[in-house]
Amino acid sequence: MLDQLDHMLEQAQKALENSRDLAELDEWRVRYFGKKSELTEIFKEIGKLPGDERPLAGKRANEVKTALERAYEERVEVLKGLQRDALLQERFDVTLPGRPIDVGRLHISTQTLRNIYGIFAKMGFQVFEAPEVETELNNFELLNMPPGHPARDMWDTFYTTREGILLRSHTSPGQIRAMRKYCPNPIRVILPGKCYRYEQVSSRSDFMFYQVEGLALGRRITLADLKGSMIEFSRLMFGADREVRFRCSYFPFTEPSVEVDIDCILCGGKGCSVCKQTGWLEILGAGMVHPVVLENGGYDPGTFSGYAFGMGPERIAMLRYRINDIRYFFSNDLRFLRQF
Ligand code: 2NL
Repeated sequence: MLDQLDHMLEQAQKALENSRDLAELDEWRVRYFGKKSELTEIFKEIGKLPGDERPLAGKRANEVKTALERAYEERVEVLKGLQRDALLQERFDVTLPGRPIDVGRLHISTQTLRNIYGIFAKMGFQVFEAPEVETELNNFELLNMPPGHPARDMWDTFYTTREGILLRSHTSPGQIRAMRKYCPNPIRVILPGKCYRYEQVSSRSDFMFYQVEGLALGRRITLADLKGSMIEFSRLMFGADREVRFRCSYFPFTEPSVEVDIDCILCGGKGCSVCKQTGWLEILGAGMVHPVVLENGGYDPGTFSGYAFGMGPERIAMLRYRINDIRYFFSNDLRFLRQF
């Protein structure tokens, strides 16, 4: 019987190697494992053997059975693999070029914002975010513009149907929030976000745009600090050899107020169409925080002083990449957006 088992194992293994697909393999399984298989017969015979021969025969029969089972499982995997390969060759032409994957990218305003954060991060500023829906109090009154103040006309504002609630027309109300949160500690924050204006849309102004404001408050901050920081920013953003010019200006929430120009990045100051023959490009507005605003933020103007600035990342990007219409930014034309 032991010889019979060995012989059967050898035969079964050969037959297994010769099976070419899963159907043949199934036939093999019935033949060698089925109810009427030789193996089943052998197991029945073992029961009839004399007692002293039974253990050895039983052990061998089980070994053969295990070996066959294992060989069968292996063959199943091999044949499945072959079948899959055959199917792939039939269905797919692997020499065809693949479909390109659409890779997303950051919006140009986001990229510009991040450049700006990066520069101010080196100077110790942290990003602070604030709501787009604001109170009239934060957007105007606490920024030194009481009701009826003529400076309110500088921003054509979207009001909501709820009394005293509006879409922020600049990011400055967020600075009030930062002051009230961190008071009485020194502050260095960068405040980015969307702003809204009820304005005639043109190549130079859209009804929604981003703004980035910065605020630095401390015990001995002066106009010299403001100038140094703005010069540093201008050169890191637009090139190390930029000339920077400060002009007197007016904002209700700063005193004194300035506007910052750089020498034209196109003509270097000679005069061209980009700088409208002036040789200079305006990049931001800034000033020393007005004492009334300091007080409204919870800071004593006797001990605290600070500077603030604000700029539009779209304007910065327009200058850098020579984009001549702000409406490209938010009309979602991929031909425009993909370029950055
Ligand atoms: C511009 C000018 C500016 C500020 C924003 C500010 C905020 C507080 C106090 C004082 Cl809480 N100032 N912000 C100051 C000066 C200019 O923005 O042209 N932005 C596009």
